[in-house]
Amino acid sequence: PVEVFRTDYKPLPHLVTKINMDFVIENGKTTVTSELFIEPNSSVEGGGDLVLDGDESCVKLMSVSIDGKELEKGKEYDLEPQKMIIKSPAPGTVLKTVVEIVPEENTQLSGLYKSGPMYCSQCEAMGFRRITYYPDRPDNMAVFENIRLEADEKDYPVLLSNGNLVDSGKLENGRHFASWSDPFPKPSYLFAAVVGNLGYIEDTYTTTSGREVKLGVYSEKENVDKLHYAMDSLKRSMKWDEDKFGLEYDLDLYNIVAVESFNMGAMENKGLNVFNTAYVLADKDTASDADFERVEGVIGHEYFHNWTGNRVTCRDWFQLTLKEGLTVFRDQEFSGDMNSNAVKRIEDVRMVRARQFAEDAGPMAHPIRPESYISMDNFYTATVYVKGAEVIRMYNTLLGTEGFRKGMDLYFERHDGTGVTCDDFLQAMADANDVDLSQFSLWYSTPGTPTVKYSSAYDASTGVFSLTLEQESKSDKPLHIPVSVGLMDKESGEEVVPTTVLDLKESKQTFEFNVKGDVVPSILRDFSAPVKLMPDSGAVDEEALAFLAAEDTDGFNRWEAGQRLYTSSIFQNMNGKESEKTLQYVFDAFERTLKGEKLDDYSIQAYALLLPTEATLSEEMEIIDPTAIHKARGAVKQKIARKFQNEISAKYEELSGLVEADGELSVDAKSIGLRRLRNVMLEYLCSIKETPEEQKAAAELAKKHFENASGMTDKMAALSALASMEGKGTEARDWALQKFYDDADGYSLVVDKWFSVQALANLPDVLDRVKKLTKHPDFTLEVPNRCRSLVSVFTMNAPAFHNPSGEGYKFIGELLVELDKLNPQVSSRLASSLIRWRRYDEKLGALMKAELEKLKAMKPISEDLYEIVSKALD
Ligand code: HT7
Ligand code: ZN
Repeated sequence: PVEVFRTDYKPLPHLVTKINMDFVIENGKTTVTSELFIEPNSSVEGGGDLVLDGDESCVKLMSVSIDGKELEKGKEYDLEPQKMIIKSPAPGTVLKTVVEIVPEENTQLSGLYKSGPMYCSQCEAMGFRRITYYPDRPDNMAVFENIRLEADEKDYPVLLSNGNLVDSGKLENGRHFASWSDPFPKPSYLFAAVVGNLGYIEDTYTTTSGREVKLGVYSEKENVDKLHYAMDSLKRSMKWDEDKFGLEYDLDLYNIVAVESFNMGAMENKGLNVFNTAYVLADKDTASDADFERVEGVIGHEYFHNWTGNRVTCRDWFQLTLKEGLTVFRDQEFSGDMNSNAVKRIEDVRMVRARQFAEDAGPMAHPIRPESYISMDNFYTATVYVKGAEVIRMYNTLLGTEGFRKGMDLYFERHDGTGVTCDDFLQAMADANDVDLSQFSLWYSTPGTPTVKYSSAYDASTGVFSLTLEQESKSDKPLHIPVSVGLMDKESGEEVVPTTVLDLKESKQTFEFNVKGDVVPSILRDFSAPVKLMPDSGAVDEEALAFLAAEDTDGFNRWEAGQRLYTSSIFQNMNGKESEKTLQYVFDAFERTLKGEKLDDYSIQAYALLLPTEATLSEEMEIIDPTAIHKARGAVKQKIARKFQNEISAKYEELSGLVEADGELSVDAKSIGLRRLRNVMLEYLCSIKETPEEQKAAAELAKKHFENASGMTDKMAALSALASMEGKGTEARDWALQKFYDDADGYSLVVDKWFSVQALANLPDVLDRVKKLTKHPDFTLEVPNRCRSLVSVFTMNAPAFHNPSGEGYKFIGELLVELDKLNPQVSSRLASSLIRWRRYDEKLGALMKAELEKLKAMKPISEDLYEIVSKALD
């Protein structure tokens, strides 16, 4: 395998400026004819050969010609497994290639493949070379002028590609065609084609400047009634981008297609987004609140790419965060504005801590702009996406909303229609605001999670409160870290210094404030930087946390203080050193939150009552002990549940009344919050199940919740409680699982939930159950959603996956052998569950490592999997 380095970038000597394509789709064979219009790249001297990418394992070359004359192999062109080399083409050359591909056999789901009744394409990052020979890199931008699709009309009535429909018609033998033209030059990764027997819904959107855009959302016919939320989300996204960034849509057509077999979430192809069904289809019976929120967020994300990704794209793949970090930031802001900004921020920070911090602390740690890769597909990571979004958020924090907007405007003014780098983005932000961001640029090259240590002192004689911050990171020079701070008066609980952004630019820096009495600092408000904040002394000041959990005027940090208290208590329990005082702080914080003091949002109340996840707790440990974390977290949860059982029950009843009064299920922020809070109550109540009587009571409650569920959110909350029941709860568990499966009636996205809930169950024999489920007739490794719903989800069941027997690792290792043959992108992602072996104790680590070693020795092994496994063993 070849490693590619960021600093090796060289512009292309020749560019394809225009392309015409003809797809003749027949059962078992698709013939692709491409005409490439080639020009010298004026910014490169010397000309030379034209190198086209093409994956020999997928495309079979039938002919290559210029002006109707076949080229001679060895003399006029050469063919390598991954390349075609055209010897010194003259300016203005029109190169014609004919290849055959077999989408029906493409299980990798990259290039053109078959999903159910449709052919569809996925070209990012390097899938276009699996369709035709082409300079398959983002700095070659071409006009896709005439894309002709031809297929059987009865089986494949819908023929879609990017841009505008320019021609269509019937042909002999029941065949038909459509020709599409996209006026915007684009890189090959944004090409798309969909050919199938699809249903759709239509609407229109009129932009501020009066352009009427025809909107279409397509799916398999039986799911058309589940497309409306996606359509509404699309219209909301279009309006939001106009209002927030002054960005309008630029074509007359915007189509979205829902596809069942898809490696990732969705794809922003120009004018023709292709989506994983999980991020488009939603209705009240089958989708949970979280599903609705994800549909809105991902529809927004792909739409926002039209400017941040498509109009201004990446020069090379190392710049991926340029489009992904920025677009995630934009979708986060959109979702926050549509629902609740405070809730969204808590959810996003939970994600950064659980997923991105974990990645940073493992063998695949990389800066948001990686320095090298073997397979680019391995770098669609939490770091590039969500830490990338945190970096964009820091520009926003440092420059303010107006300054950030000025930077965005300049970025588009300078770079529209081109492929650029992260440095270009930073320069636009700096120039628009007349500031120097050179120190800030270190965020692009520094891997790992920085730490910020704090200490403070109050001098009563001068009234000066000083806060000292000290940073540590993998960069040799200090980073520029925005640290948002507010100060709360210790006596009155009033905020005496409102949120202020401190520019931490040195290794150690002291900031002074004049105050009238001693204060408690509320530091890193709104998680103003992706760092780990810790007291310099190493000892958590629980009294200050208890104060902030009660008094902080900043909602985010009030939640944060509660989480830190819970964390202290869980670790004390784990270490057998429980302090009554800490537990009392925890009980106080829980009780106050349960009563709803200082809270007017049900969702925030719910999140403040939830203990940190096992994944988040893991990141607090040098050597992770999954079983101990699970036990200790469970023990603290039990203590809370038992102490407040009556209050929680009363709250559950009160909320049940409110949910009922809410009437017809709606997915607005308030209704979602009500359900979320009630389901947290359910979770606490169902955790009390030690004795047979308790098991019976918990099962009855969960069963009632299941039967009276207002929709999928409640149903899933009840089912996940039931799925972990034993003893007197067994009957209810088995009944509910069967009922849920029967009600799903084969609908894939609900069947996926059925698999997942069982993979996450807290049962001693869960691995055997999961193994048995791999033999279920509905299980397949070929559909990524289904494979992930059982197998990847099982790896998140920490006590089961990390069972000391090593059987969990063995199960995944063996499955990867099969999966890698089918779909390397999915296999390498699944293998990531094994790579952090150095973070576990010697015994677990050795068992994980043994699986990695077996995989590394496997022949053949995909590049994707090889990269992950070999980096883990380095
Ligand atoms: N830009 C899209 C990335 C993507 C992708 C990457 C590799 C392999 C398959 C893929 N499908 C989609 C998704 C996005 O961030 O919008
Ligand atoms: Zn994206």
